[in-house]
Amino acid sequence: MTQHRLVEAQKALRREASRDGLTGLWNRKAILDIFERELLRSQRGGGSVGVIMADVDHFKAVNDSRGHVAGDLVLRIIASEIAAVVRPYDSVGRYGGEEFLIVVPGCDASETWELAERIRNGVANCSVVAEGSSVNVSLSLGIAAGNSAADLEELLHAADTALYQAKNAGRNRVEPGGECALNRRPVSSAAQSKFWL
Ligand code: GH3
Ligand code: MG
Ligand code: MG
Repeated sequence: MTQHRLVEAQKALRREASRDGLTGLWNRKAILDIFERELLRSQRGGGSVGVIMADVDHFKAVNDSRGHVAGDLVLRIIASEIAAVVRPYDSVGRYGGEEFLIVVPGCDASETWELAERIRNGVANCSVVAEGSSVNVSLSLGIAAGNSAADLEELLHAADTALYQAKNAGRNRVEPGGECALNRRPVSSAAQSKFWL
């Protein structure tokens, strides 16, 4: 019994060590491990893995106008909106302060783009109300897709570069990374979610 409890406690500790304390998403190390594992799997089994890097637009202004505590809550709301939009077999991690990394197994660049659009749309339609007035939130997203663990760094770099292109192109948009030759597809508008802080 004591041995069993010890094993359970170790499992719980391991689980906790992989999670981001604020949002409950995978932390940076865990999401990178997941990305590598999925690339290795696709290397063996065929298919490709998409990756989406997303950064909250003008988040500093939210902290400046509403305070850090409200900013934290806005981050948690955005995290749960992203988690609600993705498929059950996708993984969402907090990559940095207000930056998220989403790993989408079995998706080529075009399918990854489609999911990134759904995430963008879901977050942009979140109406967050803090102390009586609404806070507009949006994401800029960069995407890439690949099928080899050796390309992990390159894929992250491609998604990051695309993210900064999305920022430069006006924010609240998705841009493809590297050699992804994609066509924009219209995506139907998601139902509006409303949150009060
Ligand atoms: P951009 O659209 O260019 O991304 O603008 P931005 O304001 O989002 O980017 P910038 O890098 O200037 O600011 C990011 C801000 O995110 C600054 C930092 O204080 C805030 N931030 C990072 N992590 C947290 C957090 O855990 N909680 C809160 N409340 N704020 C955070
Ligand atoms: Mg930002
Ligand atoms: Mg940032």
